[in-house]
Amino acid sequence: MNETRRAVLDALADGPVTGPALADALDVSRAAVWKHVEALRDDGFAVDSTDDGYVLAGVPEYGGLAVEYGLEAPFEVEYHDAVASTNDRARELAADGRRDAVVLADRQTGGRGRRDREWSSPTGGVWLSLVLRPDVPPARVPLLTLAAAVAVTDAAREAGVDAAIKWPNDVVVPRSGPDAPERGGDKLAGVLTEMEGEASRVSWVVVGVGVNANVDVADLAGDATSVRAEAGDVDRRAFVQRALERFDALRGDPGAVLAAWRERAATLGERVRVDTADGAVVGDAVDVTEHGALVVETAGGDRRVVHAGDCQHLRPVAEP
Ligand code: BT5
Repeated sequence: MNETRRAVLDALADGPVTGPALADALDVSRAAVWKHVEALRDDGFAVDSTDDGYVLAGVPEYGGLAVEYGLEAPFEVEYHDAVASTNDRARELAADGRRDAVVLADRQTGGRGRRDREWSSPTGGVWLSLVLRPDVPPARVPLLTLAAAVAVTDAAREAGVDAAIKWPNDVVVPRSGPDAPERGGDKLAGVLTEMEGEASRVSWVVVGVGVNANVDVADLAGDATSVRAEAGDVDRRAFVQRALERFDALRGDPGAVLAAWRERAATLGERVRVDTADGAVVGDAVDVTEHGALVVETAGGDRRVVHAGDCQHLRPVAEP
């Protein structure tokens, strides 16, 4: 948001304040104040003109400014009703040199999962991508993916969903019992991280997050669930704000990310099968490393460190 517009908004929130008083306080013309007020109205903010001046009477339900307003994290939010993929748009912003930008959409027409799999993105979901420029080597980037999974898990829990993390990047609602899906639960959210850089330093990182918020499960591919299905519709503005604030706190504290991830992990302690480029690894998931890799203890007692792959939670081997 433009700095002056943000200042106008803050002043209105503390209002009532008259146009001339605002013009004086911000050192701009009265006409400029009026323009900013009109622009805020266009963006869906309700600004009442009372005898004592302007007052903020309502914040839009969702959108870029709606999320920025009251957000306690330094992100600028660009909102689209529909976009092909927020990751694609975020990559454009990254190429333009932007940092700490968020692309947010109500719907994606070409949402992507890992390895170009399709990601269902109907209206009502939370589809967003963060543009980051961390001063770290590429090996540190997986920590950002883990941090995003933690942030989404916490926002989902706050919305009343029994969410947990499934390695590497899924937020799931774990299921148990005879009809439980083999994969380890129904998927609520996924994270797709992309980056550009050199061996020693990344240039930019885009962390894409897709959360099935206020959507019907029938509109989603795979073993999916949604906040709507688990706990009823959520205030998406508050959900995104909580997730961004949590992510911002974690990225400044990498040491805390692993501990937070382990605490929320559905995968650790499970018997898993991870399909990697070099074949399947089957065993007990015992830990995650600071590079985001899963440590699997195989039947022979070997410890395998798996950096990438698709993970299924298996049923425990029956005791003889
Ligand atoms: C992921 O991929 O889990 C990463 C998803 C990232 C999506 C976000 S939305 C904002 C940003 N912009 C994008 O274009 N992408 C990011 P992966 O682990 O490969 O999972 C993909 C698989 O999940 C698919 O093959 C389906 O089986 C299943 N799936 C597709 N859509 C789903 C949905 N909405 N909910 C749950 N599962 C889904």
